[in-house]
Amino acid sequence: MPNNPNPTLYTANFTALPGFEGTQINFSANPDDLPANSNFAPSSIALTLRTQPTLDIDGNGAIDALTDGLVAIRYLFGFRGETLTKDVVGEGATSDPSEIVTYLDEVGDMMLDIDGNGTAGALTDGILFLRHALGFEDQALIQGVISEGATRTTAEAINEHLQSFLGVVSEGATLTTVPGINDQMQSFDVL
Ligand SMILES: [Ca+2]
Ligand SMILES: [Ca+2]
Repeated sequence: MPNNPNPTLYTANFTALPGFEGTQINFSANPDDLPANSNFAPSSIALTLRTQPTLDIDGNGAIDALTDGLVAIRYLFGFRGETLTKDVVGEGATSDPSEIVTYLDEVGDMMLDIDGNGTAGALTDGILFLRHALGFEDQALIQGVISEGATRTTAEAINEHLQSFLGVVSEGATLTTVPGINDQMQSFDVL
């Protein structure tokens, strides 16, 4: 691939078992499998554990529509500063809007793009989160709020995505995620 010095050849996703702290992954290639005039230049990757993001956006230990859901929608509408969190954070919550913004800037594209169309939108993904947190199911969950180009178009697929983010922030923890598996995904080079 002469015009692309750093192509992505493979993307790997890992699920860690409890107790996993990290490991090293090494790459190798069989010279016979390489294209003519190519060399394989491997570099090792250190895998470390990443805290799974959670929809407990205000970090109070529970996922609620009228707090976390509304903060998510305001964030997606572009509210920042005090207007992001005014009157809508739960009891015991992180009240610092800048901390919430930092958190959502880091994980929002992945976590809040609930319908999977590539971007997180207030009137689609935001409403999906709100409805889900309010207990809406099936057609009532998805009616009218799935984006064009969405890859998750059924209530089942939406629920499956949301299930991954239903952990809550435990007492004493912060919203901050640690660099880990997803950040370590790298391509390796065929030169
Ligand atoms: Ca919460
Ligand atoms: Ca979306």
